[in-house]
Amino acid sequence: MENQEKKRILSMYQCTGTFTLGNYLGALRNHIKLQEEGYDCVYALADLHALTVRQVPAELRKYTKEAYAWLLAMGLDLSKTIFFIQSQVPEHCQLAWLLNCYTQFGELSRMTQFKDKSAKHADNINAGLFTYPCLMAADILLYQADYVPVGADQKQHVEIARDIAERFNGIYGDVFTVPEPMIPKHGARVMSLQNPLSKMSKSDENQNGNISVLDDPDTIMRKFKRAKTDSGSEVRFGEGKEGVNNLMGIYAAVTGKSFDEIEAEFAGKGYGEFKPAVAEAVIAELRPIQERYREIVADKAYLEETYRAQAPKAQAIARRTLSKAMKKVGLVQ
Ligand code: ATP
Ligand code: LTN
Repeated sequence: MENQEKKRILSMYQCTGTFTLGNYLGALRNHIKLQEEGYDCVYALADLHALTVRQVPAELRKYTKEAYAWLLAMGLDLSKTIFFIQSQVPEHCQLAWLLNCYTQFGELSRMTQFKDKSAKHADNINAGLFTYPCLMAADILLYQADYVPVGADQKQHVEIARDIAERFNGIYGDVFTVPEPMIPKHGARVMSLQNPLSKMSKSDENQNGNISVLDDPDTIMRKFKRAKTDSGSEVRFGEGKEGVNNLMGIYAAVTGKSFDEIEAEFAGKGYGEFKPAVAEAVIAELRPIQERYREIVADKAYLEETYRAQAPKAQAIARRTLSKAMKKVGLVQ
């Protein structure tokens, strides 16, 4: 295992659509803060994982560049953090193959995401969808990551990466750092504005339920004004008020106010005033990032130069781990 002074964090994002306010508040914003908290961060866009579901090629390319520009616009600092595109570092596929041979059919069959996605895409239950966790384990283990910040939905995948690492280390000695999931304790799970019982998701068919980080102010205002709430009118956190709870969660995450403060601010005012206030806060939060984003995507040469320059930095780390693993299993170097 590598001797690192700082703890290493690794996370990746699928670029199957434009990021939502859920991705932003629940993951991206927190992950970017970690670079200021003394961690050595490695982030990437998981474009190879995206292929497990059929993609329109031009769209996948567009979403990948868009997502790359969005994280830069958010303030990801390339002097502190490595940020690359997964398919530009071929070691991911190479280690994934090795790990495939140390992972059991039975354990992959038990993965919740595999079961969910097979049900959703019954006409395309491909081998990649099945071995998705091995590629994800390779993503993590190549960088000897200590922590993997993800939403609760990805915990099982980090656990299988741990199992694979422990199994491999058990046979060959310490090759991989055994990673820990880093799951946000409270909140930051943003729900759909149209169905507050299901999470806000890029792949939601009802686009009125999801705020894209690139939505313009009028669209954001319209979506919040139409957000589903209950038949009451009081801005108060409570059971059976999932719609209002979700709006309060968003307002709290964006303004930093507590629920008590929000209830006091809107006492006697009703949803009619609350919804536009939430929209305004979200618009104000996203506006400066959207402005920087527009400058970055307009400069195609800069964007391309930037992501191309990042891949070798990731590769230098990945290659060391891969070569160690290849040697251990008996491949001629
Ligand atoms: P899809 O719609 O394709 O399922 P997704 O929007 O769930 O995708 P991912 O790219 O799989 O997004 O996830 C990126 C990160 O954002 C993950 O760490 C995930 O847990 C987090 N995340 C996704 N949606 C939400 C949400 N609504 N609230 C909080 N965090 C979220
Ligand atoms: N499966 C994750 C994306 C992902 C990832 C990773 C996250 C791919 N490789 C490595 C953390 C570490 C998702 O769907 N959000």
